[in-house]
Amino acid sequence: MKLCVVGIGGAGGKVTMEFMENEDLDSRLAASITKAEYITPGMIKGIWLEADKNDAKNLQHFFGDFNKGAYPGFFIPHDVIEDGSDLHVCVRERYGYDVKKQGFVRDAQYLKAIYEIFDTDSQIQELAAKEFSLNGNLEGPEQSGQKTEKTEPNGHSSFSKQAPNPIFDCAWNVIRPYTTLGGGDCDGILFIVSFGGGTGTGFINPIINNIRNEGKSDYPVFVLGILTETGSFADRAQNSKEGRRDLAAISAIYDLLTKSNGANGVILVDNQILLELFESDYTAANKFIYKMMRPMVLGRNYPGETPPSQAIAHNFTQGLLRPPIFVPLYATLTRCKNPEEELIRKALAEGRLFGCTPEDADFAVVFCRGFIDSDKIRQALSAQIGIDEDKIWVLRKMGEVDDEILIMLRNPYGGDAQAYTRQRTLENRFCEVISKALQYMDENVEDLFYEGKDSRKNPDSGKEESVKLTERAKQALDKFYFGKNGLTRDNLGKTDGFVNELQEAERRLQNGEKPFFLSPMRIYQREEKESGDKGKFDNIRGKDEISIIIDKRVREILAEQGLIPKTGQDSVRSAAKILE
Ligand SMILES: Nc1nc2c(ncn2[C@@H]2O[C@H](COP(=O)(O)OP(=O)(O)OP(=O)(O)O)[C@@H](O)[C@H]2O)c(=O)[nH]1
Ligand SMILES: [Mg+2]
Repeated sequence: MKLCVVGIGGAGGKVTMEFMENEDLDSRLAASITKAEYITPGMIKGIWLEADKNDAKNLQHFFGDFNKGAYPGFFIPHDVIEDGSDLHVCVRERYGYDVKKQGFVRDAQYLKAIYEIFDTDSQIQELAAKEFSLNGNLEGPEQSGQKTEKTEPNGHSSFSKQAPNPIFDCAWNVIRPYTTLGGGDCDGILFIVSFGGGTGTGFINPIINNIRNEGKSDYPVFVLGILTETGSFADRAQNSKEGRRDLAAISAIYDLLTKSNGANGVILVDNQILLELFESDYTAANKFIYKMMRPMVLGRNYPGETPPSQAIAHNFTQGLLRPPIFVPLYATLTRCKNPEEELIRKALAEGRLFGCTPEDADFAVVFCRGFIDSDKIRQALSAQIGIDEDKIWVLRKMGEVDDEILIMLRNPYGGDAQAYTRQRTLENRFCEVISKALQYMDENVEDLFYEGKDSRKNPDSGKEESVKLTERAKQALDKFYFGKNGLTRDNLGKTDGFVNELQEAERRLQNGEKPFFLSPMRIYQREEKESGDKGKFDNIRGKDEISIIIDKRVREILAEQGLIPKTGQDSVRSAAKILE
């Protein structure tokens, strides 16, 4: 496995930095003089996607400007759209969104809407095709020290299949050459984002859609997501209150977990746990995130144990209809004889990076570094949490000094209606985030439409910027959040819509149901030209989503009749067996 690490947004960039330290030369200057190849541990390649130019250009000195050939580099996707171009103006006139906004709108829906506008509005698509498809100006610059084999004459392959989506296409185009899909040598991507801001949370789903829409349904894509902390610690730096950060976080996670052909796994880390461990020091937390991920991404594999990313991705998602959550548990021990049992015990007792109930996991992957016996790991984990040994997959690598393990528990929750009442369960943490997001929406409905409060001075132009959505955009958001009847104060979330879906998810978590997010949601619907079914499949997209809705209904009916338990992702399969 050789990964391309793509950090998105502030926290995503800072954690990616830890993965990208140069192994050979500490000095960037010396490296550039000697034209030394930039070598990271594990030969990881990487890039940082950012929306805030000030953060990228002035507030950090690790990443250079990708457009000037720097490596490792930052890239500002919205720069691809020219200020004042027909496309820029048209999106603003029709919807009110400024596609070049530098990311002060701290929510996931802003970029989701922009992605879906380009995905659905034929007028915008025509303009985008005129400005981008013809002259091919989405092409990235030569990447220093990297292979830049071009697979298409104009650098954007997706256009032959669908309309250009410039911001996300150009982001994919700068990642692609690092991957085996574009002539590079990375056989998988690890996206790193925080769930809680606007850039990382807003970008992660559209960019995965872009990869999948290109027809790359089996290219391994993993997401490492850092859930924003509770309390007000991040409020000032982030200029965003807890409830709002929670809404951004849950929106992004919702989309990730409901996209049936999306990521191969969403690895969740809770900033709350990290900041308690590292006394609110983000830098120390970031270093630890890298350290705990090393057994997955680094090191020489044991002879005969060298699975490519594809095998890992396949095992991660095997048997599931939706992308799974993985909770990482990490432990390290000074090298000793027979460390396996103690490593497992330590990881379970002290190494959980997100609330969970290990006994409820339906599968576990254990990445090891050091002198470790696979059988003993399987026996110890099976004995301590009770899952079958054949549901535990052990992958070993050579280590450095100490022995380390990273246990990835798949979907370690569900089946216990009391779990949400206990601290440090996944149900409890998600219920907390959902209820704070719901409360925030209830108390700040106008924020959902960016009314009044969202403005700031643009550091480039010095002008005050704010968002003023058009009626068209407001109506779409109204329907997205509050369902077909729109917002009525005393009816919040009682019809369909995202608010209702969140309430339902909270209820499922409280009942111990698994999974808890089911139906994909869209703000802008695709036109149903051929079928004439416009409006009939609101919030649904494609065959995958339709099959999920059918799956959901079948499960409800079977559960009502007592044929299957209420929990379990595999319930349709088990129901099919019962019916046979
Ligand atoms: N672990 C960790 N978490 C961080 C760090 N910086 C910010 N966070 C958390 O991540 C959340 C989102 O912050 P950013 O990643 O800066 O947001 P963004 O993706 O750049 O989005 P914008 O809102 O557009 O700036 C914050 O609310 C914090 O909870 C960091 O360096 N390390
Ligand atoms: Mg930011």
